[in-house]
Amino acid sequence: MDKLRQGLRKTGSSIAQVFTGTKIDDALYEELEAALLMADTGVKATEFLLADLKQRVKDTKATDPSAVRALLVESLAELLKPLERALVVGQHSPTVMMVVGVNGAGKTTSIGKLTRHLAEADQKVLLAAADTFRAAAREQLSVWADRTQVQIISQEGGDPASVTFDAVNAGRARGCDVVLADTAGRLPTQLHLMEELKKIKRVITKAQAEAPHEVLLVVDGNTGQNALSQVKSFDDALGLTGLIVTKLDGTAKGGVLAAIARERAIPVYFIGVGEKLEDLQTFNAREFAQALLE
Ligand SMILES: Nc1nc2c(ncn2[C@@H]2O[C@H](COP(=O)(O)OP(=O)(O)O)[C@@H](O)[C@H]2O)c(=O)[nH]1
Ligand SMILES: [Mg+2]
Repeated sequence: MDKLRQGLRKTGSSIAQVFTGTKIDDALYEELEAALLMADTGVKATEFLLADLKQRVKDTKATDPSAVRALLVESLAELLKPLERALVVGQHSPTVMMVVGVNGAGKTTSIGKLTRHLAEADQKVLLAAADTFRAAAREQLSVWADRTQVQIISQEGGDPASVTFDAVNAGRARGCDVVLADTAGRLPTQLHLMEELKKIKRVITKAQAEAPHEVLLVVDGNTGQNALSQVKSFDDALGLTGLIVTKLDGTAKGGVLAAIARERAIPVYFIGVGEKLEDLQTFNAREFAQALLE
């Protein structure tokens, strides 16, 4: 919570500053609009929040700006609420998840953190090193596997789909609860690489009907509106089930979650608030809204 608060301070201070005056007037709303847009809330969510806020101000007959700030917390928390959903495991053996996203978004790091989170809930996890492009990527994942003491399926020079296929079969044979597949970063505009992800997905289904149970997109919260466009593109291509939004420990663009809520409300299972194993939190709409507007 402190890390999130600290991290969102860059976003929050510019918004909170709007409410330091003494009057609720057009100037306040204009400043607020600018601050929300600066925080990458996007035009649609910003318009929605402003209209909703004005209504709340009217309904409550609020007279001072600090009360308006509290009303904005309410409004934002409500907007974000549909994103708040827990990742469910234990209904399939194994639950198969593929993790996708652009380069450097934090996929591999988030898998390490998620592995620890699952291991703490007594889940037996198996990792699949389906980022086969770079040897360093396999090594990075095996470091996380060592740290969290879980098994990993990795092949030198292997094909990403076949590594994943082997991992799902191994997961079943070894009685694992969760198989997590790391994939190589790619841009949604790299069509052949998007096709490769679709192939991985199809191959998972061949190894286990109804799998993958989760297709998780890892997005860097620092990339603002670009994060929203990644959500839309990857969702169109693969049908996402959830998001992990990383790097919220130092961003001026925390408003992007409101944009996601308004334009493509895919659950945010977790947020990343640092580089360490413990820096993964479940997403709580109200806490986030509060931290953002402090
Ligand atoms: N500050 C911060 N850094 C992160 C977070 N998640 C990942 N990173 C860093 O982002 C960089 C890229 O992460 P990596 O997992 O290799 O990205 P990938 O290419 O998507 O697998 C690494 O330096 C990570 O330590 C986070 O939540 N906060
Ligand atoms: Mg990686």
